[in-house]
Amino acid sequence: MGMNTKLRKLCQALIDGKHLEAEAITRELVGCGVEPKIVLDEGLMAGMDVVGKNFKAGVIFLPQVLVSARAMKSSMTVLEPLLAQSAYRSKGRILLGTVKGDVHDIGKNLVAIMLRGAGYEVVDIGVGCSSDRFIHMYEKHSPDIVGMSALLTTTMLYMKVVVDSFVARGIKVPLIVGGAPVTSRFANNIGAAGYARNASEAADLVKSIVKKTGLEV
Ligand code: B12
Repeated sequence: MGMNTKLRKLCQALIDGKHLEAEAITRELVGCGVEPKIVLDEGLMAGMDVVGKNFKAGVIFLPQVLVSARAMKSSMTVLEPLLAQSAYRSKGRILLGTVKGDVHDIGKNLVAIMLRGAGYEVVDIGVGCSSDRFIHMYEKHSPDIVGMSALLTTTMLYMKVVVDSFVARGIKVPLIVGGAPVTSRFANNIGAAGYARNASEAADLVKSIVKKTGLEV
């Protein structure tokens, strides 16, 4: 079976929510020497894209989305260590969390993986994070950048609450935002330091901020 056929099968296993199959194909692909980034983009992300579209169109419902999300997680257990391998030494520390009221974490986890792969240290503080939690974790880990994720039009508004509480405390760390409903315009409006559309762009964004602030040696 060729690589493209396998990638298509992986994509389909994700859509069908077959986590054992998804994990097995992922292992086969990386075993054949296929770049983990290709497996991620052309297998998993392609599948998740279809899942998202089908959900939006009302073709599938939450339980199906959940089994697809589980398949994605199973595959990621194989990919994650490979994607993170290039991280020899930390180029900077990023704190990442999904905001209060929001449980979506697939995108955030992908951003974390890409950042680790690009050589950054990531402190993942999980989902449903209040501004107090962001600040508490900031004080505990002193990251160079704080990243927030939100997937709901309702919870994305909470990003402003977090930005405002950092400002109110006089903390000057760059705050970056992302998630499907978030736009660069919204990011500007709430006073965030940056926005990225996807995980690869998130890595570029972090790189440019780290450069600008002179953290990179
Ligand atoms: C999977 C999923 C779920 C899963 C989540 C599982 C999990 N562990 O994450 C479950 C089933 C739990 C779920 C629940 C709900 N969901 Co939902 N869900 C989705 C779905 C299908 C896919 C999201 C996803 O994982 N995408 C794949 C990832 C890779 O993409 P991403 O998250 O956008 O992340 C990328 C970028 O945005 C960016 N990024 C993300 N975060 C960050 C952070 C930073 C700092 C940066 C720089 C970049 C960045 O990089 C990522 C990687 O490339 C979307 C539909 C869609 N197409 O988005 C709906 C969707 C987000 N859900 C929706 C809804 C309504 C809900 C529920 C309210 C449903 C309900 N009635 O209960 C609940 C909410 C629960 C809650 N309180 O949070 C709506 C939101 C509508 C809206 N505009 O507000 C959507 C858009 C579906 C729809 N069209 O109706 N959901």
